[in-house]
Amino acid sequence: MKAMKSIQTLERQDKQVASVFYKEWQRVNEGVELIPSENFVSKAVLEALGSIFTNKYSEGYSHKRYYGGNQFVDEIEDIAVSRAKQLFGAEHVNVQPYSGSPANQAVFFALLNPGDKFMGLDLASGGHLTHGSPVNFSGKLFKCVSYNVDRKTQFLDMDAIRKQALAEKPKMILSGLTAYPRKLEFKAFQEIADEVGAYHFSDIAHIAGLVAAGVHESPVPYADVVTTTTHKTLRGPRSAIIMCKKEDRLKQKYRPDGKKNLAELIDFNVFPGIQGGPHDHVTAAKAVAFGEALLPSFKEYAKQIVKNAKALADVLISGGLKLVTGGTDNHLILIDLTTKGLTGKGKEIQMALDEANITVNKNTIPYEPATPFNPSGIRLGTPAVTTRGMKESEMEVIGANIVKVIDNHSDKNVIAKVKQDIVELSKGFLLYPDL
Ligand code: DSN
Repeated sequence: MKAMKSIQTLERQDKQVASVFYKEWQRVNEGVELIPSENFVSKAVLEALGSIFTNKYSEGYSHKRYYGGNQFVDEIEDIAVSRAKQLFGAEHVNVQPYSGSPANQAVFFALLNPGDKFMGLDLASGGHLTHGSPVNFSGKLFKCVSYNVDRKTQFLDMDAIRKQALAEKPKMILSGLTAYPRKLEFKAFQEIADEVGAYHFSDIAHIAGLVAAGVHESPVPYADVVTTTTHKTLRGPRSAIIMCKKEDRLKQKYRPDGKKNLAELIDFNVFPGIQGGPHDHVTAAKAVAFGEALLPSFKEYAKQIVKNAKALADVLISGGLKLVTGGTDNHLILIDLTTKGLTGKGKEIQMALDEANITVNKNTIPYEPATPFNPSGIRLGTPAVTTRGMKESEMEVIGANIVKVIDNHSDKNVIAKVKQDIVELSKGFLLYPDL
């Protein structure tokens, strides 16, 4: 690849670091990125990230800062908030969370007291660490009662979740996913939360781009609080936001003496609750990304993500692979390796695919028969390849090559041939060709 124009100063000053940038640029351009939580931001977002706004401290909120000199940070944060509100139809938005886990942490601290009971999707069923895993703050400080997908269908069974909620009476129900390839029924979650008098907290980190584009139902009209990372299907910088209703519909029940409304409570639990100064260059990049997501072209992009995921799933199934739930309705696919005699071999398959320039991640499958470190699944997604302009026909090539690698994961010749095919395919879809 040619020298990178965007890092000329860095190149002159620090060749050691600059050389790693070249290698990463080359890696992404010679391979296909199929990790469903990853994407490629626009050059405008990249520019905002590497900008003058990295320098400022601005504890507090817009027009109520602790330090001086924040008039333009306020302007940037106001733009980000107003675009996020427009994009999701949210009453209140906090754009300061550093990333998804801190955003979720702030919500837990706002809605629950240590020891309070909540329900979240089990990690092996497709939930996230912050949805109640025993090794995470959410499972350590709070009492998590996990719900699971149905053992037979591998779909979420809303009747079963309702029965569990009625029996457990949690203070909060969390709807959200990181490895569930089907749609979430947010209205049904809200009905359950209403029936048991629980808060409904929705984490749409994976599907936010699909939600913003109207390709997936939105929880925003229903849930009390919604968090999302901004870098997955939403295609913004590595960060997060929190959206919520202004008023707390359960205030009388849970905090009758509380002075703050829900929006104030959320803000207070982000700063000063768990964070210091916001990362204003990232706020600027979020503003840019939300602007992009408001364009009609983003709707087409989100639709294509799902079309590509379905096309990829079809090829994998035709190639003899078993997919969790039998397919996908969103951007992600979970391959169940057990029927290929590869129980607990997710790591080996991930490494074989990596050698062939196909980037995926090993993942647990529902009711995992092996372990989280050596799980039996491979998780794939289409946001990043869709950003590169790939469509259904490229998904056919990629899918056929994934099947080849899985079936021949110890055969170096097959892997080398697949790598050649992938490098060739990638040449037609260069990322940041003039970076
Ligand atoms: N690490 C993200 C994912 O891959 O789904 C979730 O935080």
